[in-house]
Amino acid sequence: MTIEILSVLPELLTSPFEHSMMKRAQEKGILTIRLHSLRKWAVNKHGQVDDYQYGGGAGMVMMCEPLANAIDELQKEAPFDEIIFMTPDGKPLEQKEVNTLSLKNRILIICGHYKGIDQRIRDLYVTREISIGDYVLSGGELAAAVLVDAIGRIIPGVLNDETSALTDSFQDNLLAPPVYSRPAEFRGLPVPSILLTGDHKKVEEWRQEQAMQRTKERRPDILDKD
Ligand code: 6GU
Repeated sequence: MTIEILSVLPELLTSPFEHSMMKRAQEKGILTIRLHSLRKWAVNKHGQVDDYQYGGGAGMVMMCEPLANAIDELQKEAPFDEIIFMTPDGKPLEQKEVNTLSLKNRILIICGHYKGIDQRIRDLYVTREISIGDYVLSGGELAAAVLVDAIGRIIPGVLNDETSALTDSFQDNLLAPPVYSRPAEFRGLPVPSILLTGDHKKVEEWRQEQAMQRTKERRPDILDKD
């Protein structure tokens, strides 16, 4: 899978993909991430990519031409399966959409800045508009990092059995159960005795119960999602 990212601040996105699972996915050749500075397609030699908005009002808007020219050029290599715009007015991201996106071959992510991008780019090119929650970030880069990480870690072949995504919170509309490691007692708090019995069936039942209880307490809203 190839993910191309278009941004006015690509430097913000170098470190997040250089470690751990994202690093491994790229080394294995399962995931290719390419960062592109939108300034490469600026309208003048000053690197301009934004302009005042029609109708007045504070805040600049990312212009049509740099974005359209960038997308057209990147698309010459091969068409995108999805062109995603990261924006706080997009659809709140959920695991189900991450799963869908992890099966695509070639994705472009556009990071918004300032007041956003000219609506015509959204009308002409964008296939999905995604938000990562009901709060505002100063730009779409950190949101794009969240999206790429969530997609990258579940691409077939990235995870091994130990880190299987099948037991993640949200994959089965349940939060994950509590987990424990050594020592068996810490500051007077023991590990639940069932986990020490070696009875895999009982342990699995206990985990299922705990996951259900946690979900009822913390996130009853996700229980009856499809
Ligand atoms: Cl995708 N972008 C920005 N700027 N803020 C956000 C967001 C995205 N998702 C939540 N807040």
